[in-house]
Amino acid sequence: MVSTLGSTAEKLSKLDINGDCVWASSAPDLYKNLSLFSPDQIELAKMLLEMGQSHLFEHWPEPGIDDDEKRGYFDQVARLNASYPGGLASYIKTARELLADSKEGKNPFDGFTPSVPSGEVLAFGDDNFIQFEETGVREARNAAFVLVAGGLGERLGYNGIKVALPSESTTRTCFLQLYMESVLSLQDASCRLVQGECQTQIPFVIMTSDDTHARTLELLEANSYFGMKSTQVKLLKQEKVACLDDNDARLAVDPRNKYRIQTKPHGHGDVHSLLYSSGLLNEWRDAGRKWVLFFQDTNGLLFKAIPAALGVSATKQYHVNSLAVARKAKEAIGGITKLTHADGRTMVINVEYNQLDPLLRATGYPDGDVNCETGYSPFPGNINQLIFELGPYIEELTKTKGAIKEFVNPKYKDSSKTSFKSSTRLECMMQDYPKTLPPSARVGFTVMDTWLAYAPVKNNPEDAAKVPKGNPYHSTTSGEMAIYRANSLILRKAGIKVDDPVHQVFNGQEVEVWPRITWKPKWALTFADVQSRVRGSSFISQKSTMAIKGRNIFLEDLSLDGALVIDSVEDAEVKVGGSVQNKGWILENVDYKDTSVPEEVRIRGFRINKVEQLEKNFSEPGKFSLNT
Ligand code: UGB
Repeated sequence: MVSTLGSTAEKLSKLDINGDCVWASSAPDLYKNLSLFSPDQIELAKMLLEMGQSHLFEHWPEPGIDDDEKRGYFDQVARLNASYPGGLASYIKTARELLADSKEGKNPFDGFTPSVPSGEVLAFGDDNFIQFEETGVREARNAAFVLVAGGLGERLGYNGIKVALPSESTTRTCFLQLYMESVLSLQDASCRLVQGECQTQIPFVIMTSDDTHARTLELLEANSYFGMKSTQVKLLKQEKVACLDDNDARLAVDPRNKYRIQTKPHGHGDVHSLLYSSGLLNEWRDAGRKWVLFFQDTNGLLFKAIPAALGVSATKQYHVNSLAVARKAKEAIGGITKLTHADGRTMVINVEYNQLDPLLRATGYPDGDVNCETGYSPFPGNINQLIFELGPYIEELTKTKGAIKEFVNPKYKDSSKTSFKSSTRLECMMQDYPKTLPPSARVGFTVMDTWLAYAPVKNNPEDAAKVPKGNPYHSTTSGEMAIYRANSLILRKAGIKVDDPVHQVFNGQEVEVWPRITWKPKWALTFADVQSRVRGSSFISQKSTMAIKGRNIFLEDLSLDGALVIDSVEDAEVKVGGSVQNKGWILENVDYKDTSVPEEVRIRGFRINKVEQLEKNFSEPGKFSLNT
């Protein structure tokens, strides 16, 4: 004991700390353990005490008990300190400022007046749309794709990683597979448009976090990277930041381990600094790439919108192009807004869903975030699919190193705003990137039909069932039904007679149930692809299921009333026609509370009973006809 105090006093004197007064009184339980730590660790301890974090060491036992855990604690502090620009002290300081602003209800857009911006509005299937799609496919070989998939998915509450969830239950294709197969198909389609050799491999980056990294890698490896070359795929792991327990930015102790600080992801805005520090951007530029496309983890419709959106970027020469859809007031998606400052500056930027209402109320819209006469918010909804031109992006990041302005979003227990329901943390968003751009930057947005472009899976069944009537559920149920609806509507537009949907209730959510039509991205990426594969006059009844898995499959005078699953090898050309009639696949209700059913099934509220189907696989090259 004597020697412990002796070495502690020595260390303290070296660090110029008044041990008796400050340390012994503010953190006695830390003080008695000081001999365990290196001078660097003691420096970190000093910084934490100076930043008002003495609570972290309360009830630490005498030296000799849990010593390794105590040392491990400072390893974590060192990591948190090193991975944040300016270190933990800077993090805590920024957190205090932002928490004070949040408590006061201060609007981060002070001085700005919002108005509705104008962007490129596309109508699916018209000549303009088809033209943009063609341009987009041509440009795709010069693109790189970046999926942000580090999120916890707290609102969804699913135990696995979100990208492993089936996007629909007919083929059980998970989101990651859908995305990677779509990029591969774009790669092929784009290369086919070039004369001569085209060997390009479109880079595919996934931003992960400690919550998702290992399981994302496992999913990729277990599925041979869904057909991509493993060298084509790069995982960049974001670090987490410390959680905050109160308005004084006291760091939260991990509820599972008192020798750890609780941490959570810092937000998708980390993607910019990670890309910058990875060196990938310069590599891409040197390889002649021109576009970087960012997208999120659970939107099964996304790639139906990508070709046309990329076409808009190329045609309009946008440095930044955000994809948007019509937004319902109070829907949990940001609003694309034109902000004009009193000093004349303007920018077109996402205003996040929790900030839009206070901003509008503070600037002459007393009703805040409400629908206009169209039944939608006048502000287009940001779906966070962003297309950046690579050159200007690198130029900007060279200045900012990818740092994005942060914010804090505490969930207060009550209106006194003195305590939180659960710990919070600083966050940053990838769509805030344009905030630092000069006025000369070409920042635009492209509005698409919601049914075509946006059906995210974010809410658990219980919360989804409480969504106000008329607003989208954003659940596994609605995400799946949206895929069937989009495919049905696209086939209708291509001339197939597709029955109207029926209304059904799953997990308390009333949804439209269209025929369960799915196809692989290699069958059709664009509307022109669909048109080229549909001939004559076909019909699909509401109770039908159709899964098209091969590339050269042509629907010609088909009448489908049942289930049809059709696959073919690359060099087979298959004409599918005649009348297919069977008992089909039936949706059976399942309750989300029924734990005897696998989680990814029960959260969507139904399972598929495969009663009867016609299933054909054309595994040899040649021309075939399926005419029953
Ligand atoms: N994500 C990360 O990779 N790391 C993180 O630290 C956090 C998230 P959410 P939210 O269009 O759908 C966004 O949680 O709050 C990934 C936009 O900000 O789904 O619904 C995560 O894995 C909003 O403007 O985001 O809001 C996921 O892929 C609106 O556009 C993605 O980031 C809305 O999405 C988004 O995470 C939308």
